[in-house]
Amino acid sequence: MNVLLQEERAIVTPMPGTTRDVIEETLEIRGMPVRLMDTAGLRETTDEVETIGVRLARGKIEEAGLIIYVADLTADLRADVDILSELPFDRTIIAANKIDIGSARIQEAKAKFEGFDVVPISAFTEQGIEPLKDLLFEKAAGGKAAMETPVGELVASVRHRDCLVKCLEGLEQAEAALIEGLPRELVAADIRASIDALGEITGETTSEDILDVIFSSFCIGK
Ligand SMILES: Nc1nc2c(ncn2[C@@H]2O[C@H](COP(=O)(O)OP(=O)(O)OP(=O)(O)O)[C@@H](O)[C@H]2O)c(=O)[nH]1
Ligand SMILES: [Mg+2]
Repeated sequence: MNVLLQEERAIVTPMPGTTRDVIEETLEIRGMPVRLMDTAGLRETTDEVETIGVRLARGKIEEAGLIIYVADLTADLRADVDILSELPFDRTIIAANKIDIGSARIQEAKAKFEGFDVVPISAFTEQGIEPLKDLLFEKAAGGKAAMETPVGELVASVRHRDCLVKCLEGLEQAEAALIEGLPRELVAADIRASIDALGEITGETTSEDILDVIFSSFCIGK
């Protein structure tokens, strides 16, 4: 997470079980907006707090479009194979980490994790991070062809496209209403429809707040 964000966001220590809470951030990968979550690792533990973290992680796995499973090339890979058996192989990318010290085991890892996409990386040297981003983009955007789509025109799903079309329609109506000199409340309603359409993509419910700011200068029926 820290390398993808280029920021010291999640705490890193040599002690297994460091991450417990789910940490969520948004970033862009190859122009594609992404919600990235770091969770506790799926391991057996007697620690009460970590147990809750593992439960939350399982919930996020259900929800996630893609799962980046970070395997440690210097550790016992059989433990990873057991955990990976619970994960959906079509939605899981394995980042085989620590190639700075564990590159000798890349082939072994690829053999053990057969059926999964495996990208060797180092969170320390940042080797392999660009190929990881390529694969994330390719999987999230639906196939290699999407990589040729110019950045700025990429739409992640049909639902998003429909929302953007709705948003554009609202803006066009608002523009027409302004040109015709219609009451501003009507313009506001069109803009609200556009904001709601965008909110459906981002999952935000800020339309009320935004309208408060925009229309603080005159009365609007909500
Ligand atoms: N050599 C090397 N060490 C790394 C690399 N990435 C992480 N580490 C070390 O591995 C240890 C664990 O790193 P974390 O980022 O805390 O691992 P984690 O998987 O988030 O662990 P939990 O939060 O405990 O589940 C730390 O001591 C890091 O410094 C890497 O690419 N190369
Ligand atoms: Mg962690």
